[in-house]
This record gives sequence, C-alpha cells and structure tokens, in this order.
Amino acid sequence: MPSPTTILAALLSVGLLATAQQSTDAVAVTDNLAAEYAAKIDAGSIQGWANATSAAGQAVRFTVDVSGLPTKNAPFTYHIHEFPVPPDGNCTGTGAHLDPFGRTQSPPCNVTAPQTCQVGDLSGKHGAINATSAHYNFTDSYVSTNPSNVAFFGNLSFVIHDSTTARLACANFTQVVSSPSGGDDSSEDGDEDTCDD
Ligand SMILES: *[C@@H]1O[C@H](CO)[C@@H](O)[C@H](O)[C@H]1NC(C)=O
Ligand SMILES: *[C@@H]1O[C@H](CO)[C@@H](O)[C@H](O)[C@H]1NC(C)=O
Ligand SMILES: *[C@@H]1O[C@H](CO)[C@@H](O)[C@H](O)[C@H]1NC(C)=O
Ligand SMILES: *[C@@H]1O[C@H](CO)[C@@H](O)[C@H](O)[C@H]1NC(C)=O
Ligand SMILES: *[C@@H]1O[C@H](CO)[C@@H](O)[C@H](O)[C@H]1NC(C)=O
Ligand SMILES: *[C@@H]1O[C@H](CO)[C@@H](O)[C@H](O)[C@H]1NC(C)=O
Ligand SMILES: *[C@@H]1O[C@H](CO)[C@@H](O)[C@H](O)[C@H]1NC(C)=O
Ligand SMILES: [Cu+2]
Repeated sequence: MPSPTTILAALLSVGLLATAQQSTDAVAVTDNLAAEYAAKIDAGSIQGWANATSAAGQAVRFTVDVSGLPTKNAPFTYHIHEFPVPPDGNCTGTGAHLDPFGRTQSPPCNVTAPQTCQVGDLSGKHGAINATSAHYNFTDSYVSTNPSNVAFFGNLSFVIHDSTTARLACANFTQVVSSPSGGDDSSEDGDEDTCDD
C-alpha cells in the first residue's frame, strides 16, 4: 500500500505534466477584419451592451456598458463563452469560456500576462465589475473578428457571472452592418422587460 504522501506526489506530478502539455499561450491576433459586433444585455434589471469593434488588422476594442447588477455577490466577472445563447435564453447552454488553446480555468488568469489567460476571460484580463453598473472600454489583442481564426467570437456569447459563478445574464454577439447610405436606421421603441429570471 503506497503511503498517502506517495500517492499525493504521483497525483501532483501527473497534474503538472497535464498542465504543461495543455497550457499554450494565446496568439496575438493580426488578421482582424473591419467589423463591429454588439451583444444586447437584457435580463430583467440587468441591461446594457457589450460591443466589440475592430479595424482591419487592429486589435478589438470593447465597450461594455451594463447597469442594474445586484447589490450582493460582487465582483461580477464577464466572459466570451464557447456557444451562443440557446433560443430559450438559458445561459447554461453557452457552455464554458472560449478557450481555443486549451488553457482551462486553473490557475486564475494573471492580469499582467494576458496571453496566458483563456481567450474568452475578458474580466480576468481587463478587470471584474465591483459596482452595480459599469462603463468599461478596453482593447483585447487575443480575440478575433475573422471567422477563420480560432479566436473568432462573432457567433458566440457574452456572459456575466456573480462571485458564486452564477450566470446573471447572457447575450449573443451579432454583427452590426452599417448601411451603405450612411444612414442610421436603428429603430428604438419603448423597451419592455421580457425576461425576469
Ligand atoms: C452598442 O451597439 C448598439 C448597436 O449598434 C448600439 O445601439 C449601442 O448604442 C452600442 N452601445 C454602446 C455602449 O456602445
Ligand atoms: C443566439 O444565436 C443562436 C445562433 O444564431 C440562435 O440559435 C439563438 O436563438 C440565439 N439566442 C437568442 C436568445 O436569441
Ligand atoms: C437551464 O439548463 C440547465 C442545463 O440544461 C438546467 O439544469 C436548468 O434547469 C435550466 N434552467 C432553466 C431556468 O430552464
Ligand atoms: C504574472 O505574470 C508576470 C509577468 O509575466 C510574472 O512576473 C508573475 O510572476 C506572474 N504571476 C503569477 C502568480 O504567475
Ligand atoms: C474590484 O475588486 C477587486 C477585489 O475584490 C479588486 O482587485 C479590483 O481591483 C477591483 N476592480 C476595480 C475596477 O475597482
Ligand atoms: C468608451 O467608449 C465610448 C464609445 O467610443 C465613449 O462614448 C465613452 O466615452 C468611453 N468611455 C470611457 C470611460 O472612456
Ligand atoms: C463560429 O464560427 C466559426 C467560423 O465559421 C466556426 O468554426 C465555429 O464552429 C462557430 N462556432 C459555433 C459555436 O457555432
Ligand atoms: Cu463565464
């Protein structure tokens, strides 16, 4: 019967080997298209946008504008998840984080070495939300607006969690296509809350 210490040492070395094999740094993206995506956050009191814009060959600039977060269980993390939101809106269906390099969630993202973080771990790289609202702008060099890049997020989703990891809100990114005439044909009617869970 091996001693508990021996078993622990064996488990640790297997774990370290596994980590070393699957942990690959994210590749800085250089092939972005000129594109704009917007995710409309609409989950009861939690309202806002997570918008992402890139110029050709430039890193993606995010504008995260969210309000109505709860007064408990901060900080709130936010990520790009690996699947879109299912038609029924159940955030569980968005799966895990966008992680094309197989880094997994552990250890936590090191904010000073963003290439070592999961591509989809936006709050790990750019800061979680500690308040009931936020207006964050940041640029991320590891997500892509090019569908041929493994870090493409244009058909995925934006998810906000609380400190218990519960999923408070989720939204699909959809491409914003500017009209060739230059006219802004956005139509805004009175909003109604459609989802209260
Ligand atoms: C996000 O994009 C949508 C769609 O273009 C726009 O209506 C909204 O004002 C934008 N919000 C922010 C905070 O940029
Ligand atoms: C999100 O996008 C997917 C794929 O286009 C679609 O099937 C789904 O209905 C959308 N979810 C919501 C809540 O609109
Ligand atoms: C959402 O999906 C998960 C996993 O399929 C399920 O356990 C949960 O009950 C669903 N939530 C709602 C509100 O339907
Ligand atoms: C985080 O990354 C920095 C820069 O590479 C490094 O100096 C530091 O040791 C890292 N911290 C941890 C906890 O890995
Ligand atoms: C949010 O709080 C965490 C600790 O809970 C802190 O490390 C972080 O700097 C805070 N972020 C902001 C934007 O204040
Ligand atoms: C973030 O970007 C938006 C759109 O470009 C701008 O209107 C807003 O003033 C910026 N906010 C901050 C805090 O820089
Ligand atoms: C998103 O689009 C990319 C490029 O077309 C594709 O490879 C990927 O499978 C799609 N992801 C999902 C979840 O549909
Ligand atoms: Cu998440």
